Amino acid sequence: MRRVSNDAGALVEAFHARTDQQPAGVWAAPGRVNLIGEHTDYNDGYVMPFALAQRVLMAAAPRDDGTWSVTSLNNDSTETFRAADLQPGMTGWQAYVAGVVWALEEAGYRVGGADLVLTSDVPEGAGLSSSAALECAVLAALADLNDFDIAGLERAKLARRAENAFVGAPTGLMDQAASTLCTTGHALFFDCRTAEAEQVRFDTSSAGLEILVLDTKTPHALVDSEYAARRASCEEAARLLGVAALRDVTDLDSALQRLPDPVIRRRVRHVVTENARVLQAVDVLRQGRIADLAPLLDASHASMRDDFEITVPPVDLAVETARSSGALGARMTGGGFGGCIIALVPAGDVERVGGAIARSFADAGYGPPVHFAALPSAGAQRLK
Ligand code: GAF
Repeated sequence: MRRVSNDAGALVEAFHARTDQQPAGVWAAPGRVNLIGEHTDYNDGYVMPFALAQRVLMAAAPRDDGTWSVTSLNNDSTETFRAADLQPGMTGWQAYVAGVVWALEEAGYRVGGADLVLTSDVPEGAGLSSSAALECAVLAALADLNDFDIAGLERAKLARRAENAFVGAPTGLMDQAASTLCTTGHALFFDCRTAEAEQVRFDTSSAGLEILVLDTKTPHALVDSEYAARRASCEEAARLLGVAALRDVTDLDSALQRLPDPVIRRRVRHVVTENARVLQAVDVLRQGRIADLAPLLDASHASMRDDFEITVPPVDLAVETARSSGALGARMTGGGFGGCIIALVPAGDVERVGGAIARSFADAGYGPPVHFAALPSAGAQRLK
């Protein structure tokens, strides 16, 4: 994949070079990290992601021939489709674009044709929601081009529908809600059952802290099948317990006693304790006690490693090394089986801790990881 500029001006020039016209506008939608609340979204539970500065940029203009033409500058490829091509199960990066057109049409919106040119600096395959960012950027552009009045939450739901029913990935709502609803300087406390959203101030610098994001670059070979398996186990557990979703388990001990299968018991324990950790984390942030997130991050990681069993050795090594080299707390973030960790580190320590993890990876024979400091950034928006 080519590295391309994340600059709106450069994108406008590229749009002009390819279509011989000016775009009607430029839109952006970010990737995300999840601070805490993993695999809770499809259990009707709680999550707390924040938006990254890394984002998909999309320049767009209407066209009147009922055709959508989309160019990815990252892949240096153009794909074109018409209404008859909008068949669920389409593959490739363009499925995330076509899926959004499909979801809008299914919801009764008549979407006019468009030229779309995009660029993204959200790392792909790293668990940072590059696909949700793409969906939400397409939605933002097409909603404005067609004068659709669609509220943020509804946009997130339409983007999720594209992912679930068109692309075929059985994900929850977290990633699209994060890309659409997050605001600068805040984490998003989101209740996936009621869709209530609260912007919780998350100012790490005032606490003398930073968030390190480290991409382990581990290929997540198992992510699709294992994600679906975790989701199926949770649904099976809810059925056995006679509740609508694991969110409704209020007495963990008695629920565990009623479940004979040790694997299902572990899955339930993760979801129920993780929901409780999100609620504790929200309290901690509301009171501005950011350092007190650390034990919650650590406990979340242990739960994902031992109960939900979605971590892999490089991810565990990254978390352990982060802690032993000065992080207050650390956890894997995202769907699992590879991808990224986040670590809460003293301000100014991002390079030191990232370097220590890189050395531990070299010693273990793993490829080099990539790290950066994350700042809670804006959700999807029109830039021009
Ligand atoms: C992936 C999914 F897309 C989300 O819906 C969520 O389930 C997450 O994994 C795990 O918390 O990002």
